[in-house]
Amino acid sequence: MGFKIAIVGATGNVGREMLNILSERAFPVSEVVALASSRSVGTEVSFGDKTLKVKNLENYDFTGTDLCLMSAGGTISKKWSPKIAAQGCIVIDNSSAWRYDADVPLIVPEVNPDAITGYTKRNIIANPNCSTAQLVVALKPLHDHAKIKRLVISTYQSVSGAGKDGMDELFNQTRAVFVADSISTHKFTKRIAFNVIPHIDDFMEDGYTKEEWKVLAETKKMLDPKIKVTCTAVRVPVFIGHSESVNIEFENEISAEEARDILRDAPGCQVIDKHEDGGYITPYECAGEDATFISRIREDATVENGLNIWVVSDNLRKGAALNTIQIAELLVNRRLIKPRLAA
Ligand code: 11C
Repeated sequence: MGFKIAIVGATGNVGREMLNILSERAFPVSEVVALASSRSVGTEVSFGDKTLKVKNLENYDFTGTDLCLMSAGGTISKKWSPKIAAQGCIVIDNSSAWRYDADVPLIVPEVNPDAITGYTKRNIIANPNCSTAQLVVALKPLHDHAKIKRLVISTYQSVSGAGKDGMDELFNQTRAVFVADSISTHKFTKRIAFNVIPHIDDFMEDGYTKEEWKVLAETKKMLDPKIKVTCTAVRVPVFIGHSESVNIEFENEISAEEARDILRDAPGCQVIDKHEDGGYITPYECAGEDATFISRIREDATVENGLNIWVVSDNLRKGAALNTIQIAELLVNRRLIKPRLAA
């Protein structure tokens, strides 16, 4: 039994990673179709040992396709996801277009798998923002144990979160510094090489950025609407891997040692927390890995029942492509999807 899968945005960072992960995890496919805008038609992408030629999304008929994995941004998703879903193809979308819609489940399989049944209202499932996905994987087991009251989060987000153009900009600016060339800025608002930028996505009326608001809204939707959340999102000159410093205030008592034990056993989590030089994870080491890594687990003596943790994950994998494939696996494992052509 295999599913016919279309990937929209197959030439992007996340689209390519989706193809890798489908192949790595031997997802049951009968056919994989790579789709993109007319600009990318004919581009070749790899799927296992096969090479796929990218086809035009505009001309593609979704009636025989079981699943569409979308990674082409919010504007394209808003236009195309309802049309694709209306053809009976389930859409798993990576953009922010549908995440806050009450009729669209926002899913991290380790956190709220049961919410997936809500997909039937629109035939669309949303994948969270990369910085939220890794955060809730680490927080869910702690919340279940001691009930989180308030979160103060600072993110250190890699340039791959801004796509291939973001990675190219860090590379080109770094090179320009070394060869004493002039530095040009296109993707980011200020120079990113040897710098950090406290600004990701658009500014909102209250002075927070949309990225900061997403962390708040998505954490509440997936974990618990009662949790108070505040966030500062920062872009750093790292190619892959988002890091987060998270201060957590709990309703009930929890020691650092208890938190360490809980996280060691939690799905999707890996604890690396030795009190010695190098006894923690950095984004460089998490690139290409599936886990959400947790280090620097400490009690915060300035509040009752407080902890500080350091959370790192590959933003292209758990933050995007891996989580999308895990959602597809959840649909299959719970028998919520059947191959249409076999029916
Ligand atoms: C970044 N987190 O690092 C963003 C990228 O809403 O899916 C993902 C944006 C989103 O720039």
